[in-house]
Amino acid sequence: MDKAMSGVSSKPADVNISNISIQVVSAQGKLPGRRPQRKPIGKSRPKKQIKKKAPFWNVQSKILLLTVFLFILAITAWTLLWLYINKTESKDAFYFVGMFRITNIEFHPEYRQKESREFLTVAQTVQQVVNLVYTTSAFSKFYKQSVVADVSNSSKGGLLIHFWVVFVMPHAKGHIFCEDCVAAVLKDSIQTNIINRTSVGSLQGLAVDMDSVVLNAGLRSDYSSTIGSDKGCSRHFYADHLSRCYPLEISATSGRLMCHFKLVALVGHLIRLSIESVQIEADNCVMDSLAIYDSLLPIHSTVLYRICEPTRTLLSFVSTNNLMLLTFKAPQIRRLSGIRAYFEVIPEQKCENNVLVKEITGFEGKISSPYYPSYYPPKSKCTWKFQTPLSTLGIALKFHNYSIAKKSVKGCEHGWWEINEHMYCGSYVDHQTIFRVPSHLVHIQLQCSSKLSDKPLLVEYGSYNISQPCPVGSFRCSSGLCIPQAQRCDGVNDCFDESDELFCVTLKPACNASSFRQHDPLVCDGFRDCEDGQDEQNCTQSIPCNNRTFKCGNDICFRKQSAKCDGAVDCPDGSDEAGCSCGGSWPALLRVTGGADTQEGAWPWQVSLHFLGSAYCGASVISREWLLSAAHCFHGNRLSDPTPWTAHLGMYVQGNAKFTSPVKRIVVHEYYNSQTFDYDIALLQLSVAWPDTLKQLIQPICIPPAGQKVHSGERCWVTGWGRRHEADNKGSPVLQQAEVELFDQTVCVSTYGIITSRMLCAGVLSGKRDACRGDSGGPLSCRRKSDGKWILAGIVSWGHGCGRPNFPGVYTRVSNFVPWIHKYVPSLL
Ligand code: 4AZ
Repeated sequence: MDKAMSGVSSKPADVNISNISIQVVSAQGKLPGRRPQRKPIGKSRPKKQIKKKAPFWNVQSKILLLTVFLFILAITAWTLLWLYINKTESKDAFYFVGMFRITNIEFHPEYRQKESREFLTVAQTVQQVVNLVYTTSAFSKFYKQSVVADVSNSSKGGLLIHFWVVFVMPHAKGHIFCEDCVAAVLKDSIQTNIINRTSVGSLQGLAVDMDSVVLNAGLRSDYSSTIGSDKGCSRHFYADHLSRCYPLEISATSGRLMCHFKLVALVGHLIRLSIESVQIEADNCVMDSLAIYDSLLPIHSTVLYRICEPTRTLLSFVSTNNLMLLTFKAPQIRRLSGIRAYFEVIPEQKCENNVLVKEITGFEGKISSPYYPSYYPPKSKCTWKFQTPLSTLGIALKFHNYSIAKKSVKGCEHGWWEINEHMYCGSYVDHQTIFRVPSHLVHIQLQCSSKLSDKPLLVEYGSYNISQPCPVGSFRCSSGLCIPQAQRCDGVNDCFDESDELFCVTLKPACNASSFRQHDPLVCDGFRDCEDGQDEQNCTQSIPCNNRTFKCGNDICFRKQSAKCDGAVDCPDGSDEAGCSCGGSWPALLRVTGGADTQEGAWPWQVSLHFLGSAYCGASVISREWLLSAAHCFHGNRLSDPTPWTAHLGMYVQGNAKFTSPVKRIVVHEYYNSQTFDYDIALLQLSVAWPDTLKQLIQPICIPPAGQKVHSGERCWVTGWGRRHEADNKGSPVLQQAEVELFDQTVCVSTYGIITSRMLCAGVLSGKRDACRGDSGGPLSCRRKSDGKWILAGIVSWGHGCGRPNFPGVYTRVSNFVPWIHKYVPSLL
C-alpha cells in the first residue's frame, strides 16, 4: 500500500522536473551547434556590453567549469573504484597454511634467522616450487603467492618447512576452494617411486616426505601475525636446556591481543607446556581462545587443545615433536585478559611396562597415561604386560573418573583399549569404576583415539580372586566396585550407578517413635530422616553445611527448601530467600488433564530453542539469563556454536514468543556421552536477560535439592512443541502437555538395560503419553506437595520411539547435577 501511494504522488513532479530539465539541457547541450547562429548576434553587440552582461558565465567559462567538474568526478570515481577493487581483493583472498619435510637438506642454526642468506635461499626455492605447482594446476587463475614462514629441524632428519599459500578469487566461486582439493594438488605433485616403497618423492626437484604434507585452510589474521608483517605480541622462543622452565606471560586490560608464541626445543625432544591460569572471555572459542598446536603455524589439524574459558587449574600438554605454537586471541578486551604459563624441554618417553603383581589381593600400584599428569598427545600409545603369581588370580583395574566399555560400531572418543585382544572404548565419568580381567597374564594397550590431547588417566591395579571378585560381606556394583554390604540403601549412592539401590532393603535402624520421612532427604547425618527429627539430635550448628543446607548470615545451617519462599523468614538476613521466585505455586488446575494443548501461560519456564530459525529443541528457564537443556541438542560442530541459536521464551503458539534472545554461551556437560546419552545436560546463557516486565509470562522453574530422590508412581508433566506422533513429520504449532508417571528404576533398567543413575524414566505403561522428536531438552515438571512449587525433575533425553507401550521416555535426572549447575549459575543458590 505504501508503495502504490508513493507512485501516484511522484508522477506530476516527475513531469515538471523533466520538462524543465529538457529546456535547460537543450540550451546548454546544443551550444556548440548553435555557435554559428549566435556569433553574428554577438558580433553586432558592443564588446563592453557583452562583458558587462556575462563577464564570467560565458560559454567558454561554462565549458571550462564543466571540464573541471567532470575531471573531479572522474578522479573521485577512479579512487572509489580502486578502493573497491582493493577491498574486494582482500575479502576474496583465501589463505592455506601447511608444512612438509624436505629430507635431503641438512639443518643449520642460521635457518632460524629470517634475514639470513640460508633462510632466504631455502624460502625462495620452496616458494618457487609451490608457485610452479599451483600455477600449473586448475587453481592457476586464482593463485597469488606462497610465503615460507619458518624453517626448522625435524627429529626425522632434514628440514621442516612451514608455509602459507594465498589465492584470490570472487566469493561466489569460493566453493571450489575445498581444503582437500588444494592439499591434493600439492600432494599429487610429489612423484614417489613405487618400486623403492618410500614416502619420499620429488616435488619439482625437492625431496619431500609425502607423509609429512599437511595443508589446511587458515585465517588472514594468523597469516599477517605469523609471517612477521603484523608482529603484535608474537614471539619466537628457542629452548635448548632440559630441566629449565621458560616463562610465558601476557596480559592486557583493554584493546586486543592476537599473540602467537612459537616454541622450538632441541631436536629429538618434546615440549611440555604448563598453563597456570587463563583469563579469557568465555565464548565457546568463536572469538576468544587459547589454542595449542603441534606445529609452528596455526594448522587446525595439528591442534592439541583449545581453552575457551577462564581457568586457574594447572593444565599441561605435551607436543609430539620439538615444536609447539600457542595462540592467544582476545579481540575485544573488556577486563583483564591474559595467560600465565611456562614450558620445558622433556625427553621422549617410551611407554612399555612389564608388571609383576603380588599374591596379596587388593590394589598395590598405579599406572597412568603417557606423560602423566599432562594431557596425553594424539596418537600416543602405552602398553602394560601384567602377570599375577597364581592362575587363580586375575587383574583388577580401578579407573579414576573413567570407564571402559566394549567397543561398538561407532568410533572411540576417549581412548582405545586393547585388553587380551578385546577392544574397549574409554569415556570420562565422575566416579571410579573397576574392570576385572579374569586371567593371570594380561596384555593391555592404550592408544589415544582423540584428534586432540586427552585428559590424563590414573589407574590402580592389583590382583583379585577370579572365583570371588568381591571380598566376603561386600556387594558388587554393576560398575565393578565392591562396596561394604552395610553401606547399601543408607541414602548414600555408593555404587554411583545406583545398582546398590535396585533391590534396596533399609539397613539403617528404624526410627523409635515415628516413621521415616518420605520426602526431603535431610541434613546433618546424610541419612533418611525420621518424621520426629530424632535422627538429627546430634546434628549441631557447628557441622559445616552440606549440599542440602545453606548458611545464613549468622553461620547457622538451614535446610534448603524447608520454610524457604513460603513467607516465613528462616534467616534473619533473608539469605534463604535468594532463589525464591521459582516454580510459581499456582494450582495445577490450570493444566488440561488428559488434553493435548496447554493453556497459554501454564508452563512459563518452557523455552523453544531455534537453530538457524527453526524449532529444534526445548529448554527450561532457571534464571534471568540461564536455561537448562539436553547436551545432545548441541552435539556436533555446527550445533555446539551458540551463534545460530535463539531462545524463544513466553511462547504458546510456535513462532509467537513474547521474548527472544540469541544464545551467548552453551555449556555441554564435560562427561556427556553421545553413544549412551549419559550426562545429557547443557546450560545455555542468553545474550539478553528477560525483563522484569515479563515475569507474569516467563518464570524460572525450581531446581531440585541436590541428590533428591524421585518416587516411582509420582505424576509429573512433560511439555513441548515436538511431534505429536512418531510418524509425524513436523512438530506441533501449539505447546503440548502430557501427564506421565515416574517409573521404578529397576523396571526401566530391565526395559532398556543401559540406564545410568543420571537418567530416570517416565511415561505410562500403555505408551501414548510421551515426549517425542523436538521435545528434547524440554522440562519434566513435577509439583512439590509441600509448597506447590514446580520442580524440574527431568530433561527430555531419549527413548525407544514415541509412546510405545512398555517403552517409557528417558529423562536426565536433574537432581544429580545440582553442584554442576551451581558451578555455572551460582546466583541460583
Ligand atoms: C527426540 O528425538 C526424542 N519418547 C525425545 C524423546 C523421546 C524420543 C525421541 C522419548 O528428541
